[in-house]
Amino acid sequence: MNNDNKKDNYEHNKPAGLFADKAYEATPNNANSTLKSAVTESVETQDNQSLSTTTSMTRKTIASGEPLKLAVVGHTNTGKTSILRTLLRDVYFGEVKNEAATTRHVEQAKLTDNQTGEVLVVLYDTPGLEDASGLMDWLEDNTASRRDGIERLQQFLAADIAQGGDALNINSNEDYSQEAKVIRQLLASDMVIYVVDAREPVLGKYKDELAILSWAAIPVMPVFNFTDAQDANIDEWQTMLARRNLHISTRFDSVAFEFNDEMRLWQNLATMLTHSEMLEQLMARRTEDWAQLNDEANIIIADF
Ligand SMILES: Nc1nc2c(ncn2[C@@H]2O[C@H](COP(=O)(O)OP(=O)(O)OP(=O)(O)O)[C@@H](O)[C@H]2O)c(=O)[nH]1
Ligand SMILES: [Mg+2]
Repeated sequence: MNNDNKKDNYEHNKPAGLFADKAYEATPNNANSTLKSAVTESVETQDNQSLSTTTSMTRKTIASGEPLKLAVVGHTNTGKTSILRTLLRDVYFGEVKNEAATTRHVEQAKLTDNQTGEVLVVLYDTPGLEDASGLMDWLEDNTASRRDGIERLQQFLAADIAQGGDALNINSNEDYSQEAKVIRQLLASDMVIYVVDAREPVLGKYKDELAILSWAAIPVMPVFNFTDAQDANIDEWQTMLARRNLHISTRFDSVAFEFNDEMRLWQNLATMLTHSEMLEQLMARRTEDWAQLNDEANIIIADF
């Protein structure tokens, strides 16, 4: 694919979001102008800033009244789609299987206020990261360490290995198109939930996943799934996360559901935002709904 075709293709498919234009346009001059249109009122840009300064200047959280774009990412088979089903109260969302690479594309779902119809959070389910270590090797070999993380990820997204094996006739072990889908979504999101299978030991591939996520320069919230398991390694994980400056994490078992765990998750996410009104509204509605469900359950039990 030549560069012009690639650019046209990107223009048609580019997602909306705080970093959306940055994910698709790596040319410094254009990036400077497109960044301005991508950012919201809360962003202060200065005309005479260089690209790298502008990039850091535009690292702001969502504006007041804007739905939160929340990507759910993690290693394959950690329960990302299951967590979305629980948060959406929708057992039919996506596909859930006990095997790798079940989700193949980014899928979007909205959490709305059931009284006003307002969209409060847009959730993005993503394919599992399968080979973050291989991708990290590629990034180290092919991108300059002096570039910032977003620029290095953009370079990857523009490379053949991110486009898919069939289209470009590349070796299948150099096909990082699944990882590219995740990274494209990361750069278009405001925040990310990193789902951890708490039964897993802390392996190098997970450290590489976290390093890559940190390059997207959006807040990361680690969420422990499978917390009910006897062999959960939460302490070991928390030590590793703290060494990467991730001091807050949330346990949220998608199967052994606890309402308070969900509220803690929203609360923790809210602490990372300047404008957290949408999450406050979501928590208020969910608390009301939960109380109503409890009342109805009590009436049924009393009748019984
Ligand atoms: N016991 C238990 N099983 C879970 C939990 N969360 C997910 N599972 C199971 O784990 C398997 C994988 O779940 P998925 O939701 O498909 O995982 P995923 O991360 O979306 O997987 P990919 O899309 O392939 O990356 C399924 O068999 C789920 O039923 C949990 O909290 N507890
Ligand atoms: Mg999935």
